Amino acid sequence: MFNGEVRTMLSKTESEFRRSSQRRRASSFLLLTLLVPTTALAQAIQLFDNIPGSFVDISGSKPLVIGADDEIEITTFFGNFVFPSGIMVVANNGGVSFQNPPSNDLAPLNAPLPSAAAFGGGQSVLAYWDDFDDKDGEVYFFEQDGRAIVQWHNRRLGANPASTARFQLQILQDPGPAGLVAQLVFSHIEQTGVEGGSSATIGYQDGGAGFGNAQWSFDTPGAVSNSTVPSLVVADTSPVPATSDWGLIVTALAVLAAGTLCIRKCLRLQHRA
Ligand SMILES: [Ca+2]
Ligand SMILES: [Ca+2]
Repeated sequence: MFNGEVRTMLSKTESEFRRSSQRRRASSFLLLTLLVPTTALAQAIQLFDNIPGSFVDISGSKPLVIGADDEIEITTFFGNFVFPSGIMVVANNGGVSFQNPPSNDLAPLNAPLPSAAAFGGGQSVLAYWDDFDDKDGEVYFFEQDGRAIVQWHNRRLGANPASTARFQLQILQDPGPAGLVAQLVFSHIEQTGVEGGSSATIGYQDGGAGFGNAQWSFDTPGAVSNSTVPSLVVADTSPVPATSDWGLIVTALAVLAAGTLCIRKCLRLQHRA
């Protein structure tokens, strides 16, 4: 009779324990839901001038056949997760576009980014968007050492024959841990009539690719010099929990697990007794 009462009591205690254990599991799930960030990873293109780069002269290669306000489609071998290899549109007016833009046209009159005048608003790098002529210089495309390179070589702005510019865009096959996806390298950009950006737009237009727009400058004299190397870097901008938050989560789970184990063991001992 006495043993029967004890068994009934233990059975009641055990069912209460199971219920409370279920409540604890539910509350721990709630705790995790509250503390673990649910925001998807967000990545953004940012422009920096603190990563070394060098002008790789490709003017020994075959020039592209491209008129004053014209564009040409080329096929690249090197590319990365922002600028995939394949079809790239190269414009004489100082920019390139990727991933089948709404328009292949880069207008002669530059504008702040984003702009429908730049490839219909499509994903593009405006290395130096301005109204270049085709009377001087050439535009080249060449790939070497893991980089796809477009070089605007001594293309002229306006009537002054001295107003020529020389610069290039380099797309990197391997962005590395720094997330370096492309670099703009200027080699002859400070002279009269060019003035390092006085009538140009420099930057990245996202066109819905998911990395955000990043403008370096718009009609700003001295925005770039012959030694400026704007680097396009992909940075993770998603909020992450602070170290203290993770510490709190781990501690809470450890306490919960230890408590549950202890209660179970005590109940088993009581049951055997
Ligand atoms: Ca032009
Ligand atoms: Ca202009």
